Amino acid sequence: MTVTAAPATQDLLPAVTSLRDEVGSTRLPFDLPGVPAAESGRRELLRQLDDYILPRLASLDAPLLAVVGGSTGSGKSTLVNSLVGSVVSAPGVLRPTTRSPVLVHHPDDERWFTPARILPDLARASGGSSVEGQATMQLVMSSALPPGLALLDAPDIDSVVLGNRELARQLLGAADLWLFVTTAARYADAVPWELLRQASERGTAVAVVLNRVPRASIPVIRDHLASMLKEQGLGTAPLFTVAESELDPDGKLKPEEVARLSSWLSALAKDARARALVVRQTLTGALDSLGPRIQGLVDASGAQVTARTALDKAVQSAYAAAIAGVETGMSDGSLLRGEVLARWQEFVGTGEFFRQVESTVARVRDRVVAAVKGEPTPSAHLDEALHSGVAELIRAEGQGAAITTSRSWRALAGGSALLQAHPDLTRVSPEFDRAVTSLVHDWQGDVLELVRNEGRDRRTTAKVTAYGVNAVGTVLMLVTFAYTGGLTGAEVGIAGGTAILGQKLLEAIFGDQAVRSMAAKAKEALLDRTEAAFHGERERFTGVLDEVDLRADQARTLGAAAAAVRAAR
Ligand SMILES: Nc1nc2c(ncn2[C@@H]2O[C@H](COP(=O)(O)OP(=O)(O)OP(=O)(O)O)[C@@H](O)[C@H]2O)c(=O)[nH]1
Ligand SMILES: [Mg+2]
Repeated sequence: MTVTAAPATQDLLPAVTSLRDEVGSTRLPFDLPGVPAAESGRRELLRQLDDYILPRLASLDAPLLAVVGGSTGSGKSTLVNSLVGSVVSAPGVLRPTTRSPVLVHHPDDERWFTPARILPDLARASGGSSVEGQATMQLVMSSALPPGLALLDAPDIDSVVLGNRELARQLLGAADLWLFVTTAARYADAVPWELLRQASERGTAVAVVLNRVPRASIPVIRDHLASMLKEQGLGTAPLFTVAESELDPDGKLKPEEVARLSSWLSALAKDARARALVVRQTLTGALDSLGPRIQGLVDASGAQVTARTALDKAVQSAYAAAIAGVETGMSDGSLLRGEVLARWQEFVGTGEFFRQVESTVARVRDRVVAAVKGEPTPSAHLDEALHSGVAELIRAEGQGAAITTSRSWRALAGGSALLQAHPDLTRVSPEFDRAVTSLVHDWQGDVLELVRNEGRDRRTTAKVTAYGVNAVGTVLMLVTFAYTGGLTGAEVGIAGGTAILGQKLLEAIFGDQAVRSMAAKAKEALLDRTEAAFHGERERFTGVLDEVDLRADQARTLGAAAAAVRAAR
């Protein structure tokens, strides 16, 4: 008889399958607050989807799986053996006894319990064998159980052995029905109640076995347990009591001690409708519980993407500030102080530049010409000073950007771990120094190119030749560094004043309009080259971010998959 166990539309299985894939591919690589909890929630979701929801949706009429769970020594294995009428799971005095779960089913139901359908990560074994290095589940066939119902003897839920605890929770997650076994001594323990509360919240079908109770105390303890169950919203869970009694020689209870429980289970197995109701209750509850849990994962997943964006922004803004810093340093006259100023003064000789610009220009020309003729070359000194001044500026900004970025990363969520993994990020790259030297050299090439191009007509060419292309280029560099908003500013002070002289010289050669445009082009060329050098430095940070295994749209696609599941129900 085929039974429709849950109100499932045709689209539900594919929708849940896609959701499973989304959960599977969600990554939480940044160490943000709450990530350990979110990650364990993600694993639990995956497990429940693989172990229960998907197999159950795929075959609604598969046998009902009742998982026998509870504290160690509560008599779970003894109970299973007694229900089956033979020792299928070894009971023991050494606690905990059951480490590898035992699933007992009717021979006709064998096909339903392959790893391809349910509990895919548990190896299967039979006859007490085990699979090396892998969690193993014993499969036992027994005609004592009716077809349509399987019993699973699980390890203890509050085990001292971590693996047992986790396995027990995994198995409970795979249950259509949780047969919770407790004893007179243990029924008020915290751990089982935490799991019972979760079962109640998720709507998992639960039946409770109060085991090993001294006959005389049965009424009192039973009442107390019943009221506790009611408080937790499990008031409708069937409650069975099994008295502490003599066991038979192979450790089983007498059949009459488990008669009520046994007949309830057989009735359930035989009644397809009742079974379908139990399956529906648990499946519906499990599907209901997905919503808030997935939402938690969507939030955690989105926070990861936000964290990466913030880290990326820190990189971009530090390097944008570095470029801006170079631009400011080039324009505010600061490059014209110190060594450059000294060399410039050496170049033009100290004098009354401002009162006698014309004659000073003439004198400058004489100096430049002297340089060309192989006499002492103050122009080469100036050139060198300019080179090292601009290189120093770019290096300082590059170093500043690496330091600023790593400082920001340290303060940002997830950044510290990245820096720990890539400690070299806190300094500029080994190549940077060389890159700056060659960019300044290349820029000089750009400037000379500008001078040559501008001096194309005969008169200008003659003048440029008279001064020497290199010397004119050097003066153009100098003028570029005092060039703000189209005018060599008096506002940049003494340094700017110094440059005015250079500007006059260039204007005498090229005309003021041309000087303005040459200075602007030279500046732009240097900024472009600087940007290219910083690009490589910035890429070191963004490269690390790109390597982080994180899809930018993962929160959105996970949310969409969850919405599709809601729509398909
Ligand atoms: N006399 C008596 N002994 C019992 C009864 N139920 C269980 N025992 C004994 O208690 C011990 C523990 O029983 P198990 O069935 O192994 O308990 P378990 O819940 O499977 O324990 P774990 O596998 O460790 O989680 C065994 O030595 C059983 O023989 C009972 O009703 N009467
Ligand atoms: Mg056991």
